[in-house]
Amino acid sequence: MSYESAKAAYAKYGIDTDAAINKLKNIPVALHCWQGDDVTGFDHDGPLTGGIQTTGNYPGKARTPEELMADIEEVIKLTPGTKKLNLHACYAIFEPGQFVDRDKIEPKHFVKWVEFAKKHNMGIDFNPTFFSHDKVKDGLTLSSPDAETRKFWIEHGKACIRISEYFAKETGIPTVMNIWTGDGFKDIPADRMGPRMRYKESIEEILKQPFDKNLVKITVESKVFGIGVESYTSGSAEFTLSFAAGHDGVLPLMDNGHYHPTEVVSDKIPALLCFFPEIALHITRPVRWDSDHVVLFDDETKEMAKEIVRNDALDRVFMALDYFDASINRIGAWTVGFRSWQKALLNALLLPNAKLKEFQDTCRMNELMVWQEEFKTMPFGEVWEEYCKQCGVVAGPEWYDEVKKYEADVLSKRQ
Ligand code: RNT
Ligand code: ZN
Repeated sequence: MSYESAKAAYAKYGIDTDAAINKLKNIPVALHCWQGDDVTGFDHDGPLTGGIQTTGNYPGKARTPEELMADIEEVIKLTPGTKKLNLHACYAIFEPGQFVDRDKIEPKHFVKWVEFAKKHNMGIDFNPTFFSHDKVKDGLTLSSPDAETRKFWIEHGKACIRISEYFAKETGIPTVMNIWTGDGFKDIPADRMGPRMRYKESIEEILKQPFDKNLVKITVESKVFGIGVESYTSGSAEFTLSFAAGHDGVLPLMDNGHYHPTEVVSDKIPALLCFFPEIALHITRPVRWDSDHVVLFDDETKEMAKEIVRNDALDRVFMALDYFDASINRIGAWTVGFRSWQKALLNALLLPNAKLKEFQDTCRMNELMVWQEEFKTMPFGEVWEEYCKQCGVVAGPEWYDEVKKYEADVLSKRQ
């Protein structure tokens, strides 16, 4: 089937495929830099710690800023759609002799990233790195009982706000700055409130750093548990949601790997949209736990995209990818995930959303079921192909040929 006949098939139901394609081209999605090097960064030699884990040891991971940027350029080449670059503070680039600890990082340590983002017309999102560092004391940072430890991480948070504002000014696009810590306990604590009160006060201290709320959007990310912190996390769902609700200009961030396995973020998106003008997402694929598998075009991914699109919330939801698979070619992993979320958005844009809602509101539930089911076999693939074509990227699985070539020419030489 050609694009023209697919277009006609959708037009029959009042759906304008050209409009969907044009809309999708301009929806920014944050591409996380950390899929390229298993969340390592450039500011330390130690392992990844703090309740998150990458598994696998596929050869060819990026070891330097230059390698990571080259790899990101490959992903850009293979993916349609507008991107924002998502950086972590541990990806600071220090010239020889320039190293400073995380409480002292400055915009100058990110100049090369700004140049890179500008080259590719990307805004930048940012994350303070509250893990993989020796100042994480007994698994705690902002909620530590040790005042000196908290102070260090508060200073890190403030430094990151200054850097976020610099990114926004340089690129002309607001920066989302996400606060996530792995703070928690492996076993049953005796005091669950104390760490949370300290976490609250620490974030409030960070927010004393003056900044323009139109340029920097602060988000707080919750988590149910982490590896090694199975019994308790300071930044639980209720904690971060309440924090965001109670602090002007702070948005909640939901990572769909951070809930009990039968909970779905697709249902939480519209709940939060009833109360928050803006929210943020980390899009991942949890397999039995927060495993951060590569995002696929699966049912829950589709459902999350639908909730954003059919509630007309594309400009209210900041979307970021957050997964890391070290067991397969990292560029292939990165690309599959980005393309999957693009497909999910396109799929949502191609549904007869108004009609489906009408069925629901008039209690025609069997008709709703029929339409939802029949629409699953609409010629989506042709529209996807056309979208890829217009964006100058390969539509079918043949894009992987480029990954294989890059692996042979570049990645295999990184031993
Ligand atoms: C960890 C959180 C967090 C990290 C990134 C690297 O469980 O999801 O968002 O994945 O900050
Ligand atoms: Zn996350």
